Formats: sequence, structure tokens, C-alpha cells
Amino acid sequence: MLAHQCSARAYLAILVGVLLTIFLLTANRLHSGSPAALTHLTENWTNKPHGNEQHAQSPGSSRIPDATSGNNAGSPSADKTSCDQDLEFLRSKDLDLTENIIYTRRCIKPAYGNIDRDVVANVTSPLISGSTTLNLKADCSKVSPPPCETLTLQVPPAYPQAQDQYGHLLFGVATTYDRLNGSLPVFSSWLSGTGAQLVAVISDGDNLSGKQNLRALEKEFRQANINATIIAPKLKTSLPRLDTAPDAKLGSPAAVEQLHFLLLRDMLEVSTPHTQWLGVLDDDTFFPALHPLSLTLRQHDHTRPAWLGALADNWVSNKIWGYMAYGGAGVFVSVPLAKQLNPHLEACIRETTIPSGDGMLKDCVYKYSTTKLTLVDHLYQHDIQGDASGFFESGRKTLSIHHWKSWYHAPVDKMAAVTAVCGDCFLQRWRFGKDTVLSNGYSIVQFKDGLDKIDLDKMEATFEEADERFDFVYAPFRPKLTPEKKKSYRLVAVDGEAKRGGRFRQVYVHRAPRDGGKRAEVFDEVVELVWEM
Ligand SMILES: *[C@@H]1O[C@H](CO)[C@@H](O)[C@H](O)[C@H]1NC(C)=O
Ligand SMILES: *[C@@H]1O[C@H](CO)[C@@H](O)[C@H](O)[C@H]1NC(C)=O
Ligand SMILES: *[C@@H]1O[C@H](CO)[C@@H](O)[C@H](O)[C@H]1NC(C)=O
Ligand SMILES: *[C@@H]1O[C@H](CO)[C@@H](O)[C@H](O)[C@H]1NC(C)=O
Ligand SMILES: CC(=O)N[C@H]1CO[C@H](CO)[C@@H](O)[C@@H]1O
Repeated sequence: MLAHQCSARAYLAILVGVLLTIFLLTANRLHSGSPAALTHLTENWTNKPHGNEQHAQSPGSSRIPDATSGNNAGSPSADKTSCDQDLEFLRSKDLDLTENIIYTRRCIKPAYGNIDRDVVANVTSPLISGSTTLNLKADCSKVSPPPCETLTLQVPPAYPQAQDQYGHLLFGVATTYDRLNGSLPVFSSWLSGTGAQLVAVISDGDNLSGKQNLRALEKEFRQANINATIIAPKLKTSLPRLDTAPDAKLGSPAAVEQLHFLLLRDMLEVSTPHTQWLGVLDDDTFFPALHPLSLTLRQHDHTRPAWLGALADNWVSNKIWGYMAYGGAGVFVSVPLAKQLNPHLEACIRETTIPSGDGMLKDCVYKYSTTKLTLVDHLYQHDIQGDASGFFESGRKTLSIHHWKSWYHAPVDKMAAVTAVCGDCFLQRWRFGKDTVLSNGYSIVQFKDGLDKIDLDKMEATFEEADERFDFVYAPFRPKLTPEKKKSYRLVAVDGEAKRGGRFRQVYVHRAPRDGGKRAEVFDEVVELVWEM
């Protein structure tokens, strides 16, 4: 495995080098064109003078008017009555940008190839240059976005487009009505149109308020093109566990962890002869895309009893809860194993002391089968808190993401949207110039002291407790940088269509500090990457 990767790396380095040289030669030719005209254009991109000298264009980084993209972007003298669509998007309330922004954009031409996405390719030119100031409140006729310099990036191919091809995957989740309803957009981003099935057991499904209605919720999911079955719990009252005191009052409705464990039966009931894997999820388990997950599962034999998943990434959790597939990362049970356990599910609850669905499954598998856990790479339980950037900027291939709306916060559906452009390029990294790294879909980072002393193979220890407890999954670590040493632009929004002939935009923002009331004087910095397919 390692040897193979090394030779592939060397080959790719040469390939990338050659392609880069060609690209740079072409770019250089364009550059030597007409710097005077470029300066001229700059003056017309905005009705405000450049507010911040340090962001003014340096002579070597002047933009190239975009001749190839064929879009409406940079026509400086266009007589506009309404705002340019691109600008309109930046003005939207959701983005919550400051009135004046420092703005940079690049049009990215994906060069598809069979590349090693783990290699950090070097692009000699800077990514953030030729920035301009835009006033987002100004009269649209006076503001138009600057031209979009084209940048070619080597990326892996897009995932195959065939619809409804994942009918062999069946996912299950146990949660409350409101949480499931709130999860629809994010579930939709990886489930819609895939043909995979979803079973949701609503823990408060027997006790809904007037506005809540399981059929209506199921309809919403189906309208989003998700093959969902949404049901009330069959178990009405919690079962006593081994550690439940004899006089304890048993919970009604049934505890969500018991319902989570019993999902195996609910899933078997809606399974079809095509079903191969039952994926038991937490309601905040996220898959960037089903295609790579399906490819990974295909390496395992679904016709035999099998239990697949990931350990917790914090070793202490494993010491407490045991050696098992942790629910947040996604637990995959083959149909034969689920059938084998099915008659024993209630017994398994009564005979366990573990108050979590994934832990009950562990005890049950060990007691009623000879199956053992198979670990699957790239599934993550993400028991990480605080600043998760170290993980997302580590270049790791990522099949599942967890705890993204509680232990830390990341707009996972927007982040992963780029998988529609170039598949495994999600979280792929490029180095620009001497100090900038793009982690695709997550961030653009400028390292104040340059990249010479930064080992990108190491994970920055940004999250809380990032120490030897996490070594067995994430080591080696490098020290966490302060914001003074590391300027981050985070992905906050995406827009457009990631399909052939379409334009897909990623908006990365470095937010200025908002000290109350002075918003007109602070500048958010925005870098927009427009993928032109
Ligand atoms: C990119 O540049 C860095 C620093 O010069 C070097 O260590 C690395 O090997 C280069 N990567 C590739 C893929 O050429
Ligand atoms: C059902 O909801 C009502 C009102 O929210 C609450 O008072 C009651 O305890 C709930 N019943 C169960 C079984 O949870
Ligand atoms: C889901 O939540 C939204 C937003 O709160 C609400 O408008 C909608 O009616 C809910 N859907 C269902 C089926 O309850
Ligand atoms: C949902 O999945 C089941 C089982 O694969 C299938 O029979 C049914 O036609 C699907 N429904 C929709 C609306 O796709
Ligand atoms: C290239 C271009 O459109 N230049 C114009 C920039 O704006 C000034 C002032 O409005 C005009 O005089 C230029 O013709």
C-alpha cells in the first residue's frame, strides 16, 4: 500500500509539474499583455477607492480579464439597472457580510484526471491577489464584480451521475420529530435522488402536538426525493436494563437509545432483496457523498454476518465504552447479521448495562454471534470539540462527519457540495505561492510566517484535548497556531449548479471583528472560487 502510494506520488509530482509549467507559461503570456488596461479596469470595478492599502494590487499580481469563461462577469461599462446576479448573492442577508468588503475571485477550471488527491500540489502564483473593495450597499449601476482570473486545478473526476443507484443501502435513525424535520436539508444533500432508503423512528412520535404529523413529515422527505419511511416507536416503554434498579420507574415513551438499537428490526422490515447494508446513524451523522461510501462497503462481504464501523477517535471514549463501532461515525450491519440478532434484541437490552444504542449492539453482537468488528478507514466519530479546523485542513479523505452541529460547528452540506464538481476533491489541498493553502470546501489559510516550517502532513492540534488521546487516529500533530499566525477564510456559502456547463461558487470569508455599531468601518474579506464546469 505504502510503496504503491510513493511511486504514484513521484509520478504525479512530475505530471503536476509539467502541467503547471504549461499553465504558468500561458498565464505569463497573458500577464505581459497590458498592465495599464488592467489598472484602468480596477478603477471601474467599484465606486469606492481602495480602502486598505495593504490589499491594493501589487504589480506582479494584476488580474487577467477573463476571456475564456464566457460569463457575464466582468463587463465594466455594462449599464445595469438591477444588480449583477453574482453581486446579488453577496448582498444576501444570510451571508451577513459587512457593508464594505475586500473581494477577490478566481474562476477555476477543473482539469479532470486520475490524480492522487492526497498529494498537496504546488501552484506558484498566489491565490489571493488583486483584491478590490466593494460596497455592497452601493447603487448597482455603479458596482460590478471584477473579472475572474482563470486558474486550472488538477482534480479527480466527478462521481458517476446515475440516479437511484444506491438501493442496496438502507439507513436508520432514531430521533425526535423536530430534530428530524430540522435535519431534512442536510440529509437531503447526501440522500436525495440516490435510491437509498431511510427509516426514521420518531421517539416522540406518539405524543406530537397539533402541528406535528408523521405522514406530513414523511411527505416532506419524499418530496425531497428521499425514499423515507417515518414511523412511531413500536416499543412504547423502556425495557429494564441489567443495571436498572428493581423499583425504578421505566421511561415512557421508550428511551431513544433503545429505539436506536431496535432500528435493526425496523430496517429489516422495510428492507428488500436488494438491501445489502443497514447503516445505523446518529441524527448528526453526515456523509459528504454516498458514492465513496458505497465503494468502500463493496470491499466487504454483505452476504455474511458483518459489523463495520469506526472506533471513537478519543482513546478515553474507547476505554470507557469499549471496542465497538461508534454510532456517530455510522455503523454498518450486513443483513445476515441483523437477521441473526433480530430474535434477541429485547434480551440484549435487558442483558446490557450500556445506556447507548451502539454499546447495546456491541454487547448483543458479542453475546449472540461470533462476528467481530471490522474497522473501516475514513469513517469518523469526531469526538472533537472547539476548533475542528485541524481535522478539516489535514487533507484526510472523509467518508463520514459527526458532531458538526454540537461539539463543533461546520456547514457540512455546503462544504461537501463540491463533491458534485470533482468527487474526492472535497478537502483536497493545494499550496499557493509561499504562504497559502486551500482545503477545498473548508478554508483558505494564509500562514503569516510562510509555509517553510509548516509540515502539512501533520494535523494542526486545534481542537480541545488534541493530544496523545487522539494519536492513534490523527498523529502526528503540529502545534496550534494563533490567529495572528494563521489568517483563515472559511467557507460560508455555495451557489450555482455543479453540473456540466454550470458555474458553482464557493464563498470563503475572513470575518472582521464586529465591535458593535462600527460596521461601516470594518471590512470582511471575501474570496470567491467559481468552478466553471
Ligand atoms: C511542493 O513544494 C514543497 C515545498 O517546496 C515541497 O516540499 C513539495 O514536495 C512540493 N510538492 C509537490 C507535489 O511537488
Ligand atoms: C406528551 O406531551 C405532553 C405535553 O407536551 C406531556 O405533558 C406528556 O408528559 C407527554 N407524554 C409522554 C408520554 O411523553
Ligand atoms: C418542519 O419545520 C418547518 C420549519 O420550522 C415547518 O415550517 C414545517 O411545517 C415542519 N414540517 C412538518 C412536516 O412539520
Ligand atoms: C422506496 O424503496 C423501496 C424499496 O427499494 C421501493 O420498493 C420503492 O419503490 C421506493 N420508493 C420510491 C418512491 O422510490
Ligand atoms: C474602461 C472604462 O470603462 N473606463 C471608465 C472608468 O470610469 C471612468 C469614470 O467613470 C471613465 O471615464 C472611464 O472611461
